[in-house]
Amino acid sequence: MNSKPLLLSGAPGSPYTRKMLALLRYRRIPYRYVVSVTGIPGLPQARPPLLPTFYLPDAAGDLQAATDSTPLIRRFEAEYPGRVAIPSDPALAFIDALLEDFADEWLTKAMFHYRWSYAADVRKAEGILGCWVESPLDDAALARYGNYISSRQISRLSYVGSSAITGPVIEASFQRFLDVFEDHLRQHRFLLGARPGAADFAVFGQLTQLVQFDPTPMALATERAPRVCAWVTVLEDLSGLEPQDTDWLDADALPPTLRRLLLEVGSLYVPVLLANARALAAGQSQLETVVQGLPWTQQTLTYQGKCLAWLRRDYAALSARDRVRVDAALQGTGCEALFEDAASGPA
Ligand SMILES: N[C@@H](CCC(=O)N[C@@H](CS)C(=O)NCC(=O)O)C(=O)O
Repeated sequence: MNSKPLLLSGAPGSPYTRKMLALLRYRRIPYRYVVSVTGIPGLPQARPPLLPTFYLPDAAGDLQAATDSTPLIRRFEAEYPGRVAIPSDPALAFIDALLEDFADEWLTKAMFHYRWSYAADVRKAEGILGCWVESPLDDAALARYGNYISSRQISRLSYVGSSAITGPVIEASFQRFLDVFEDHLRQHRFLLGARPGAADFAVFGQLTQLVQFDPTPMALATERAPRVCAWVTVLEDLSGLEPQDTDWLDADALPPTLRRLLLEVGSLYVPVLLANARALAAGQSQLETVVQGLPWTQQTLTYQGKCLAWLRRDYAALSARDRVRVDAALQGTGCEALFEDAASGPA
């Protein structure tokens, strides 16, 4: 058991930082969180620099920079026993990983899109993001930071695929997500039952911004998804929860609301993930596809090629029996397409 607090740097406006902080609190893993967007002076820089960055001891005890919340969650599961965030049933763990990926890679499009496309949202972010990472800041320095961050992020909107073409798809998807999740929370405390999985923390991370900060999506959530709003507040600190192994849902009898969520994953995220893999394989820098009958175009993302490879690797690692169970859970959601041409290998 590690006794030294985990060291990480990040920022309150970073969904992945919030994801990991909530996970660490739930898992009762002691940590020291340094608010910084440039890392910690004197410690190694992550390459590429990403928020959050963890500084973890290597075999010699020297701190090394590590990023990427998804593999880090798995690493901490192995290094810190108890209060796990990955379901013990491998079939359910696979569903959890799929939903985690959807939150990290798809819901984040909504977060980026709303924040940097709507004037009121841009204004709020320009005024507050700088104060989150530096204090005190006088008016001139805050205005400089605000301009710097908004021009940088607006120029990167296309990177996540937000454009005049895709904006309506992203917004409709977010609103459906709110409705389905609201419905799910009528019967269940978390995505996968009465205890949180990695996917809950991933969804939480994105919703700390969408539901608690950016005015346009926040108004939508307040209006149509009060349970979702309450859930986000509660997820922040689950250190008092005492989870039992029986708290997980039965993967062989997933509730209809979870299937509807998987349908959202299968009808939007999966086609984009597959189109991205095809574009990567063809060496194209831009991908074009159709989702739910509407055109979708975005820059090709190497990282999302990796996400697909991870999902396929996890699926291939399931026992034959568990694969049948996962197939049954995903059947008819569109998610099964992830594995249909898996034999040809990931991009
Ligand atoms: N897959 C990574 C994503 C981390 C990430 O993209 N973080 C954003 C901030 S929320 C970032 O650092 N972006 C690079 C930048 O803004 O330069 C994870 O799960 O940790």
